[in-house]
Amino acid sequence: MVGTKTVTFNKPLLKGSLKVPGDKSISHRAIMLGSIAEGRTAIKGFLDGEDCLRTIEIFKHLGVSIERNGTDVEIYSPGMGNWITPTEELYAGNSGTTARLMLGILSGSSVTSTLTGDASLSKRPMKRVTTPLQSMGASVSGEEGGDLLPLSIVGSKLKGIDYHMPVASAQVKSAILFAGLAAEGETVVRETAVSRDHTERMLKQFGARLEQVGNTVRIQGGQTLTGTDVIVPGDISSAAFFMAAAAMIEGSEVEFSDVGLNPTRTGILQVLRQMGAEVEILEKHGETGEPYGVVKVSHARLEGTEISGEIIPTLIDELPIIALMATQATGKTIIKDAAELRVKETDRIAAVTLELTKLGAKVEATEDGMIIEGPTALSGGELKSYGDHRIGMMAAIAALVSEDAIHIEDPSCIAISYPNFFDHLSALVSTCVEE
Ligand code: SPQ
Repeated sequence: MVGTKTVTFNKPLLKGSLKVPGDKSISHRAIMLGSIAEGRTAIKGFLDGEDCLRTIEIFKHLGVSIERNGTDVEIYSPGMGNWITPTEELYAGNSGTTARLMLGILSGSSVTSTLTGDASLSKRPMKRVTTPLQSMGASVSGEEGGDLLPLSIVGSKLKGIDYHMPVASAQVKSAILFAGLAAEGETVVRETAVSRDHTERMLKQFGARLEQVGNTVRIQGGQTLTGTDVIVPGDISSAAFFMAAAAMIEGSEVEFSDVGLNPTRTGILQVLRQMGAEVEILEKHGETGEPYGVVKVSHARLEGTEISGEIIPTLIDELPIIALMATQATGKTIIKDAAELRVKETDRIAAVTLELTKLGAKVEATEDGMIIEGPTALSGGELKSYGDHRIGMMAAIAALVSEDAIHIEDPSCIAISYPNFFDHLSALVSTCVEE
């Protein structure tokens, strides 16, 4: 059943410190690499959100032993070569990362499987992954020539590939690198702009050799990995909602502890600064693996800006909340080169434009982005999440700057990446009233 949540605030102020849940992208990869590797892997700070739990379930069906106690996870894997053929379909739920990366992993395994997803995931394009995998020798078949789930995968002997990716996508890059790990010879992936590099960093942590030069990554096939310990930093994409809130609301100041600071993900910090917010990096650690640290964001008068080109992959998931922030900034904000937003959990260009317009914002959708004119006073109203966690969280944060209450239809999807989002919202904002 689809529920509704009413969020309303009276003169809100955001003060204090926040430790957001573990990074979703890194949590998925920790389960995947811990299951590919032989032996024990211990993960701390795992994101216990719906998407990452789907990844755990899939590997359990492949015969990997995975015990989770909150955000601590322990994996004992016999190694990829000893997985068992699953007796059930492998269900990726709403998770594009699970589906696309699993396609790369399963293609080079020795098992036969069928990968499925929910209604939203079953509409998202898979050909961007299945086309390069098929040219490596993968046997993947399904509807629309292998573009849509469900897809059947017969694990096969793969050969290395030299692939120029048409769009910068960490999911496509990671699927090919995972397939390349099991393939014969060398696999080379060339990107148009650097997308998040968590797979590359973690492969090295598990003992793999790979070479990264500029936008190109090379991996040799036939490497075996050994289990290890992984610490997952806080998800900067989750923190971004509260960073934007602190930037928008006068007098606000929030410190984010243990938040991921991987430079392929920190585009949001650059945009906050470009728009005039105060951003300070108070501490930085983890130089050898995933960088993380303490970041303070404080309110300042916001100005419109342009966001385009190579920065887009480093903040792609933050664009809905950036659009909301732009409604409170003076002047025009232009978002370009972000056509990828149209193939996320929902068409995020259409959803953001429609929902913010309902509140009185001036937002124009373009083919590959949005143009937002601010500042506008936002009214309250009924907003839809479209089953998309990032749209649901944008709607809740909108209530901090709207004159009246916001009623969010289907807020449960927020648990996909941020299960305790509303607790954190209430804790940070002193005057929050929820029904
Ligand atoms: O997993 P899913 O559903 O694709 O999640 C999203 C999100 O908003 O959480 C996108 F809808 O994040 C992607 C991100 O957009 C996660 C991801 C990754 O972990 O590799 C990479 C990005 O996608 P892409 O297509 O640009 O590679």
